[in-house]
This record gives sequence, structure tokens and C-alpha cells, in this order.
Amino acid sequence: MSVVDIHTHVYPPSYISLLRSRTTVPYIYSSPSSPIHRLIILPSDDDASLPPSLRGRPVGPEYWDISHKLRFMDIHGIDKSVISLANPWLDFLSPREGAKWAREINNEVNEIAEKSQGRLYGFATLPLSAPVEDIVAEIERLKTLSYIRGVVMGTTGLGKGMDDETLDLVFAALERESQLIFLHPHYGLPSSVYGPRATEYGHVLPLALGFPLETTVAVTRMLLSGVWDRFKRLNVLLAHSGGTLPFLAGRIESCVRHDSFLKKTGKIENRRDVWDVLKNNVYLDAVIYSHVGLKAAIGASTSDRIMFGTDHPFFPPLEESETAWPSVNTNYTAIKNSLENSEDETAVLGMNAMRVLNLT
Ligand code: 5CU
Repeated sequence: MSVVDIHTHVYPPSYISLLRSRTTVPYIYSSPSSPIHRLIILPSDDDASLPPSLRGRPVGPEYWDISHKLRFMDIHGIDKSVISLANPWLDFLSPREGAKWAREINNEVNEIAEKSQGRLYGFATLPLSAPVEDIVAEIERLKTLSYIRGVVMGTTGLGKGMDDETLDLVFAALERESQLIFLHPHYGLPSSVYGPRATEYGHVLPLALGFPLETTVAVTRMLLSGVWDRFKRLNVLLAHSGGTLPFLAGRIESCVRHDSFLKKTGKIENRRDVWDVLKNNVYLDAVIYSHVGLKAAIGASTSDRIMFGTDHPFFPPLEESETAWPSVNTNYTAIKNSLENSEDETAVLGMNAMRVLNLT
């Protein structure tokens, strides 16, 4: 049996240098007088009311040094990992810089994988702030990078979200090149929804609620704008078991069917419904930390569309002495407790990823 981790991040060394060179989000804060290095990536991380040593999170070589990734894989019984640049990818770059950085990062990820003797593959990153022709050119170049198995993407698309029709050129290229999208959140919800006491609660509100809702909104907008009616073979792997999509799919479908505005505009006719898309175009990771959520994901989709993930290097143990990560073991347990037979368990742990991502 192979265990494959399809949700595992890296900031390659060149990206780390970029973060270190910046002083606005995203950046790495380091103090010349102390060993503090903090990763400030989320919009809410850059909170001037907190001392820098409490902003964001600590960052160390586990974010960029591949030997840490391989050790983590060994400790947790993971045979192969499909690494992706972590958020916020290249979203913040100027249109002029994006394409150059995408080429550099994608070459770097491919080289890391190439040297790993079959243990690593990668998702590429798109220069989404660059002109659409540059994005399409990068998608077309990916076939020359033999360890790339799709693209990781945030939910802002080209700046207007995933239902922006300008994205059609990108979706068309991805579909034509058979590159799957790994859709991942970063921006969460507007900070006002977390209330005036949000800073007292660490990252819990943006990560536990903001991330999953961001993904759910993005996918629902794709559905409503007919992305999968136009691109029937466009495949999307959703982070965190689809946010709240599996749980809310029925409600989304019912709201569409009962919307008189949509009926008048004719948008309800001949559309593919949520269930059809969930069972034919969507894959879900198993990064949900409970059999309750995972059973919803399996029910909404099918067990042959769910894939194990860890979110490494995020969610490390809070005690440095712990070598096995409780976040990973919770997901292993959720898989065990959600599936009825060992064949399905083997599929979720690795065989689905081997098949879908064509890993050898
Ligand atoms: O802990 C976090 O902030 C994150 C993050 O930023 N990205 C991610 O993939 N997981 C956790």
C-alpha cells in the first residue's frame, strides 16, 4: 500500500528570499537582535497592535528545506508527496514580475522532485497577476516539467474571483493541457465578521472558518457562472475537503432551484447541478480532522475521489518534543473511521492519488 500526501506545502529557497526582502504582507520578519523569524502571510497577521514576536507564526527550515519534508514523510509513513507552493503564491506580484517568478518557482519545484528518487511530485504555480497570455504560456510550458501534476491556485483568480469570464482562457488552457487545479484558500473572510475581539483568538477564526468558507464561496461562484458547463473536463481538487461544500451542497442546489431571478435569466436551464460536478469534476482532500466531516465529503463525492493530505508544514505540534504530528494522526484516524473496508481506505490513503495524478 502506498500513502500519498497531496496537500503539503513548500516555500522554495528563492521564494523565501523574496519574502525576506519585503516589509509588507507577505513577508518574513526577522529581528537583528534576537533569533525571531516570523512568517507574516495572512491579511490578519500584520496586526500592528501585537509585538512582531507574536505576529504570524514562527518560520524555520521545515518551510523550505526538503530534507525536513522527507523526514516528516518517513516519520508519518508517507511514501510520496505532491508539493505545492503555499499561500499567497504569486498573487501579490506586479503584472511585470509574475511570469518570471512562476517560471523560476516551477522549475525549482520540478528540480526538487526530480532529485527525490520518486518520492516527490509537484503542483505548479501560475502568475495570476500577469497578463492572461503569460498565464496561458506558463500552463503550456508545464508539459516540459515532467514531475508537475497540476497547478495550485488561490480563489482570487485574476483579481475578480473564480467566476470572472476572463478566466475562461485559463480554464480552457488547463482543460486542454489536462492540468488539474488544486484550489486553496488564503484570504478568508473580511476581518469585520470576526468581531473586535478577534486578536484574542490567534488564528482560529480565519483558519477554521475563513478558509473553508472562502473555498465554498469560490466553488459556488464557479458553479453559478457555469464554469463546468463550459469546461466539462476541468478537474479541481479542493483543499480542506471542499471547505463546507459537501455539507452545504444540498442547500446550494435548493437555493438555485428556487431562485426566480435565475429562472428568469434562463440560467437554470441545461446546467450541470452541484452533485453532477461533485461526482465528475471535483476531488477532495481528506484534511478535515474528523470522521464527521470526512463522511460528508465521501457522501457528497465518492471515496474514489478523496485523497489523503497533511498540510505540512502548517499545524505542527505545539510541543517541540513531539515528533509525530497530532494533526496528521487525526486525519489518519478520520480516514480509518469513515470507510467501511480496507480497499476504500487504501484508495483514499494513496491509490486515488496514484491514479488521478498519474504517479508511478
Ligand atoms: O496556518 C496557516 O495559516 C495555514 C496557511 O496559511 N496555509 C495553509 O495551507 N494551511 C495553514
